[in-house]
Amino acid sequence: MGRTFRLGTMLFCFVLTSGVAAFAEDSDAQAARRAEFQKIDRDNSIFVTHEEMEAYCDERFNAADKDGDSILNDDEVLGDKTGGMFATADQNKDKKVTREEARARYNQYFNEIDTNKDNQISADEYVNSGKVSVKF
Ligand SMILES: [Ca+2]
Ligand SMILES: [Ca+2]
Ligand SMILES: [Ca+2]
Repeated sequence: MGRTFRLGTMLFCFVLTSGVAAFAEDSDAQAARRAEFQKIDRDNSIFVTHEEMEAYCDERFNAADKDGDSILNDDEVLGDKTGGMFATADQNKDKKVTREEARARYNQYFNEIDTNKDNQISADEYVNSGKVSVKF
C-alpha cells in the first residue's frame, strides 16, 4: 500500500512539474491571456461559450459603469483601464457605449477569435488569436 502511495505521489509530482514547464513556455503576454481565459471560462470546461463571454462583458461593463446608468460615458470608458474594447464599441460615435454596443463588440471579438467556427473558444484559440494587443 505504501508503495502504491509513493508511486502515486511521484506521478502527481511529474504531472505537476510538466504542467509548470508547459506554462513556463508561455510568453508573459500569453500567460496573461491564459489567466484571462480561465477567468472567462467560469465552469472550467476549457471552452468559452457565447454565454460566458456575454457574462464577462457584463461584469466588465458594470465595473466600468461608475454611476450605474447602464451607459458608459467618455470618462467611464477612458477613465480606467477597461478602455480598449469599450473604446472601440461606440458604433454611432456619440461618446457613449450602451450595454448593447458593448455586447455587440464582445460578440464580434468572440467570432474573430473562434477560428474554427465551432461557436466555442478553446484556450489555444484564445491564447494564439494574435489579438494579444487587444485589451478587454
Ligand atoms: Ca466554459
Ligand atoms: Ca454610466
Ligand atoms: Ca473554436
